[in-house]
Amino acid sequence: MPPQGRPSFLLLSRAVVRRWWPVCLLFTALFWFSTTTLTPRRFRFRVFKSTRPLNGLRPPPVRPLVEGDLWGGRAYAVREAFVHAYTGYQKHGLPHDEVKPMTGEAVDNFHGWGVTMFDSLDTMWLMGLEDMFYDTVEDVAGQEFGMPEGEYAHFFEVVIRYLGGLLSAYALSEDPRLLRLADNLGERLLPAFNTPSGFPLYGVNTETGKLKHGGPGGKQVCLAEALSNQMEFKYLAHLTGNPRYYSATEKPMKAMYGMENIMYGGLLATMWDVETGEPNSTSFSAGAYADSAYEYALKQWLMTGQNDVKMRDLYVRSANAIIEHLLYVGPRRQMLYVTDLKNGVPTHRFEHLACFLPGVFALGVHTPALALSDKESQRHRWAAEGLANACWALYDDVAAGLSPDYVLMDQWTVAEQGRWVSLLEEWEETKWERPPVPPGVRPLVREREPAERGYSPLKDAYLLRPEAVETFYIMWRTTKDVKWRKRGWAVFEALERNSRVRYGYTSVRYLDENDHKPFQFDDMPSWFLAETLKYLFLLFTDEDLVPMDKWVFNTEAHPLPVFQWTAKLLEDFASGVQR
Ligand code: DMJ
Repeated sequence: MPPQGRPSFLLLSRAVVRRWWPVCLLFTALFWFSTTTLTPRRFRFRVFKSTRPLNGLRPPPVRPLVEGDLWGGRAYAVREAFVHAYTGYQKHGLPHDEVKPMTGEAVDNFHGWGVTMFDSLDTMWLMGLEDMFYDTVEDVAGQEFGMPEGEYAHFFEVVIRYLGGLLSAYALSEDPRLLRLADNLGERLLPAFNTPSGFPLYGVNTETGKLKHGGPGGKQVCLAEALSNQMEFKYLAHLTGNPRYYSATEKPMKAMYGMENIMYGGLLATMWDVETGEPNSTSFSAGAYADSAYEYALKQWLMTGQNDVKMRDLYVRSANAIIEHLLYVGPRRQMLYVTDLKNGVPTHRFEHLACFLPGVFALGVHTPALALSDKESQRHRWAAEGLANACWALYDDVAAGLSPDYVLMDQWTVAEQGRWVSLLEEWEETKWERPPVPPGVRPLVREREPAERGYSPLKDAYLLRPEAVETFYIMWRTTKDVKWRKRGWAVFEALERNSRVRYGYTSVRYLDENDHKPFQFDDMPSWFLAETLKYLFLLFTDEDLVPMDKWVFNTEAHPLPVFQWTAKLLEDFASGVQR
């Protein structure tokens, strides 16, 4: 008989625990292991299905698919492709950085914090994949961004992919867990700016703040690394009120405003000395090592409410100088391209990476407050159209329908002959029987014969890169010409044909074989989910989910909202006052 007043279940459970404590312990351990976010998803089971915060926002509703809705159906197809790729990663890659989409092997190439999750969050949101989004928020929520002594975070990649991904997902969902993660990561990355010039170094240990120099020449940083963190750190400063984020990221910008660092009227060198803050190369590019620096000049200005005149001027000067000095037209097909200058000599390399540029030109032309003169505006528009046509031709010409990573363009016998502005001026001066548009602007006819194409591939591989479809998306939004959508769809079909594999989509090489498919090399960079599929989805979606006057994409396609700095806030930031 139990003593009076004592509930019998207490006695019973005490007896059970006394006798069966090893089993109880085992069950408790199993329960903890199967629900904690530290456990890989495939061993985990969820107690509560939805992890959405009670008052959390909801993604845009998925429009029901109606028969005959061509573009709606295509947007669905891209969403399905994303689900296929992310599920492959979820099952075989998570919590590692990426998955090899053919073998299902997990890869840690960005510090093992799970870069694909961070890079994919906002795509899930925009595609209306609510459960997947909130499951992924839970998967990332426990991340501390720590690393052992002797390892260094790749500052540029961590900023654009992890920090950019978190900030965008926060802006869309307002889930406070995402802002906490972004703030923690931002703090851990700040020591990277501790250099005499204020240019961030290539690598930073996120525990100790120790720095590592990158590149062969030691204490140097490339232009893209120095100037592609301002959108993320400025938005983080805006959200947290922490002046250190603002002052750290603004210092490299200030160094760039000085005319003494600008050559050819607006070009910035590809390499910079982190000690002196001065250029230490005579190479200029709009592709690798430089690309997103020019993009961020325009986009920071847009994101911070179009108030900073210095930034606006920096962009306009740079865009004009790129048009003046880096744009060429090939002799064979009048194909417009953007190339690099090394010691004043054009290399005539044309990179897929540089296919973001027409999109940026189009975005600039579309923004009245940029106050381009009529002549500038016309030139930027033509440059956007001609370059975007050339980027498309690189896909359209080859058997696989996917573009080589970079090509070498055929040259004129006298190099100067191919400079676009010279040809443009000649065209402008022609009074009679002038073609309706200048050289290099017209669409190109597909050329199947490699010898007739006017270029040859230097890297015959398509790495699932986004730049061309990013440009098609902006061209479509700004011109409403349906050819950009059709081209995007052709790229998607080529991806389905050549790249779709068991656990996602793979990079491919040998793109121009007529009798067989390209060779698949088992690699799915996180930018494919962050950028390529997102831009394709937005290109086919009729609703303007990311209006250009309210959002600006960072260089990894993470949309960040436009906001206004108040004069008081900037004063506080300048004097280091925490808001
Ligand atoms: C992406 O990580 C970013 O777009 C970056 O700015 C340049 N290259 C890759 C994709 O090609």
